[in-house]
Amino acid sequence: MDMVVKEKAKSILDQYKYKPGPDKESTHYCPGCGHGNVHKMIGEAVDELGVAERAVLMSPVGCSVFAYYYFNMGHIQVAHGRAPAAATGVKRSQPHAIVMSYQGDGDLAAIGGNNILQAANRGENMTVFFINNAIYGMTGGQMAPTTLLGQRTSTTPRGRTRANEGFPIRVCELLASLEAPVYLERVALIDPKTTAKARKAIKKAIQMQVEGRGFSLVEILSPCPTGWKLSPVDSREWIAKNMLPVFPLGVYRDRSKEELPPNEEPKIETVAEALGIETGETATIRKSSAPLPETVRMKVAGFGGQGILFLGEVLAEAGMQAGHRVTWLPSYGPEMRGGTANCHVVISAERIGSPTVTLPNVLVAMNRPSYERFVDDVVDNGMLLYDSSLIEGVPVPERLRSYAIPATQIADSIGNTRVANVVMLGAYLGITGIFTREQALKALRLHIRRPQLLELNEKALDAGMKAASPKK
Ligand SMILES: Cc1ncc(C[n+]2csc(CCOP(=O)(O)OP(=O)(O)O)c2C)c(N)n1
Repeated sequence: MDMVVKEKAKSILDQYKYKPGPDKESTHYCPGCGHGNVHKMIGEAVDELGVAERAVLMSPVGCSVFAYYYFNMGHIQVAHGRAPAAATGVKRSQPHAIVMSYQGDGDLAAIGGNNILQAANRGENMTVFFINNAIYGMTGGQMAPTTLLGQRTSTTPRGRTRANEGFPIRVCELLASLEAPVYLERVALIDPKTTAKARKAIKKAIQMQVEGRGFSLVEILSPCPTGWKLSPVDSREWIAKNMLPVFPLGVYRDRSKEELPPNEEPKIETVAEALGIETGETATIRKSSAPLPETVRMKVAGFGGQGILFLGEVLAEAGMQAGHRVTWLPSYGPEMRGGTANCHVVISAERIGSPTVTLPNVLVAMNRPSYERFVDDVVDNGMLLYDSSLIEGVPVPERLRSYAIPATQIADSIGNTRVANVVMLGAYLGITGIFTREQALKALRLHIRRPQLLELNEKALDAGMKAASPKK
C-alpha cells in the first residue's frame, strides 16, 4: 500500500527561531485567522515549484507584518502599501528572483492603491497575494476599502454606507480592466473545497512568474474572527454568506496558455540618453580609476536654489565616472526656492545596500541652518566642508576634519554666485582625489543643459580645487 506522508513545507521554518519570546512553535496570528493558512499554501507551492532558493517575499504593514518569522526564504519588510514598488526593484535588478508581495486590503487597496495599480499596469513579472478580510485587522478593525456595505467596523460603527464611505472596491475586477495582468483569480477560505482551489491558484500565480509571463494576483477572501467578533467557524460562514455576493469567486484573467509575449526588457537609459545629450561616449561602469579608501556616505545640504541636488548628482556622476558604485537620493522639503534642500550621496567600491545616509562621514553644508541641523550627525573623524562665506562664527567640532571653503565668495569673484556649488565640488575633489578633474568635468558636461555655462563651471571647479586647504 502506498503511504502518503504530509510534512511541513521546507519553505516554512520548522521552529520560529527569529520570533522573540520563548514560544517558537506557534504563530502570532489569532485562532481562526486566514493568514496562517495562506502562509502554509505559499510555502508548499514554493517547495513544489522548487524556487525556495530564489524566492523573496515582501511582507506588508498589517497583521502579517511578521511573516518573516515563519518563512524560510528571502524576505523584505516594506513600508505600508509599498510592496509592489519594492518588488519591482528586486525583480528588475534580480530577474531570476521569484518575487511575491503579500498584502492586506488596507495595505493593498487603501494606502497602496496606486502602487498596485501601476505595478499591474506595467505588467511587472511578480506575484501578488491579496488577503481580503474586509477590515484593518492589525489596528483594531477599522473600515477597509473592501468593507461591505452595512458592515460595522470601529470607524463605521453604524455600518458602512454608500453615501458616507462609498462602495467596496473590487480589486480583481479593477485590475481586469487593465491590459497587462496575466492571471487574476479570486478564491476564498470557507471550506475544504474552496481552500483546495485557493491552494491551486496560489501555486499557479507563482508558476506564471516562473514562466516569465507577467503580473499575477490572487485575491483570497480570508477570515478575521477577532476583527469580525465571530467564532472561527462562524467567520467562514460569514464569508460564504456576506462576502461572496459582493466578491464573486472566479478567474478574472488567465493567459497561462497563451504564447509568451516577446521579451521586452525595460531599457535602462544612461543620464546622457535621458537628457538627450550627445556625448559620443557610453557611460558604462569601468574599473575604479581613482582611490577610494572608504565608502563615502555624504550629505549635501543648503537652501533651495543653491543647486544642492545638482551638486549631489554631479558628485555621484563623477564617482561613477571614476568607476565607483554610487547612489544619489534627493530629499525634497515642502519648499522650493529659499527653503532647505538636501540629498544623500553614497560612493563605494562595494555594492550599495541603501541609498539613505543617516550618519554621514562627509557633510557638505552650504548654509547655516543645514550646518546646524546635520553637523552632530557626522561620525567621529568625519569630513566637514562648509561654505564659510555664509556660515560664520559657528563652533566647529574638534572631532571632525573641517574645511572652511568660502564658496559663495569665490563664486562671486569669478562672476556668478550660483556656481558656489561647483566651487564646493572642486574643493571636495581637491581634498580627496576620489575622482579626477576630467571625470568631474565630464560629470558636469552630462548634467549641465546649457553648454554656454560650461566654461564658468570649469572655472568654478578649478577655483574650488585651489581653495581646498585644510583648516586644521
Ligand atoms: C504609513 C502607515 N500608516 C498607517 C499605519 C497603521 N497601520 C498598521 S496596520 C494598518 C492596516 C492593516 O490592514 P490590512 O492591510 O487590511 O491588513 P490586516 O491587518 O487586516 O492583515 C494600518 C493602517 C502604519 N503602520 N503605517
